[in-house]
Amino acid sequence: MRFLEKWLICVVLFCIFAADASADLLIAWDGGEGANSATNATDISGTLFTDALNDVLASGGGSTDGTFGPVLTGASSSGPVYRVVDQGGKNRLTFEIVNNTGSDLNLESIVFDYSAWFPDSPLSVRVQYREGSLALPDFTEITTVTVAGIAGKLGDYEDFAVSLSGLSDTVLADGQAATFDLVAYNANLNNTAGGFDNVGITGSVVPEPATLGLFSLTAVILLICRRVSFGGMF
Ligand SMILES: [Ca+2]
Ligand SMILES: [Ca+2]
Ligand SMILES: [Ca+2]
Repeated sequence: MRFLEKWLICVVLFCIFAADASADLLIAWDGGEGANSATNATDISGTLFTDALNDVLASGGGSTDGTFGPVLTGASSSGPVYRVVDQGGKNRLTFEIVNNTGSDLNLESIVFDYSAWFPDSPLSVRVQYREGSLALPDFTEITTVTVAGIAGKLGDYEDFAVSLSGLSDTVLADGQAATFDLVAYNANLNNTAGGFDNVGITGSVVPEPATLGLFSLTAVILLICRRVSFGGMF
């Protein structure tokens, strides 16, 4: 019986920590368009918009590292790739995430790969919240990154993971959506291309307070039972 109680307590504690799980890839694209994502978590959907790209290059380009941003595996190691040039209407990758999990969803980071294909390509990327259900002004800038080198058209693109923790709102309620932009700029020649690939959003479902309360209550009851059974031996 004593072993069983210990085991039950361990299970409850595990459940409490598991409910606060670390960030997962919620949705990501590695060359697909629209709802054709590379991966998406259960009850999470989204759209990748191509209207403000130069084009989606089907082959001969793309990030070969197989990861969404620095570490999240499962990306295709070839084309297609999202091509941008430093001109209005052709310099932006836009993507939306929709939460239908039935719970709050905390957005934690935006991950992506980017390469300046040539020295005259766009060298900087502005990451911004475009619009949606977050309590933020439209076009809120999250950060700007600048490439460390020229990674070429087909190759190991540079990896970026941009935390959203500095935003005053990162939680989508059930049924809500948010749209983000990656805007390429800072080119020497405005017709020289760069490419985005392996774009995604990480985050985690927020545990329901009632669920956490139930776990805690169960743990307390088990501890009390144990004390009664063993006469307060600990
Ligand atoms: Ca990568
Ligand atoms: Ca790709
Ligand atoms: Ca890389």
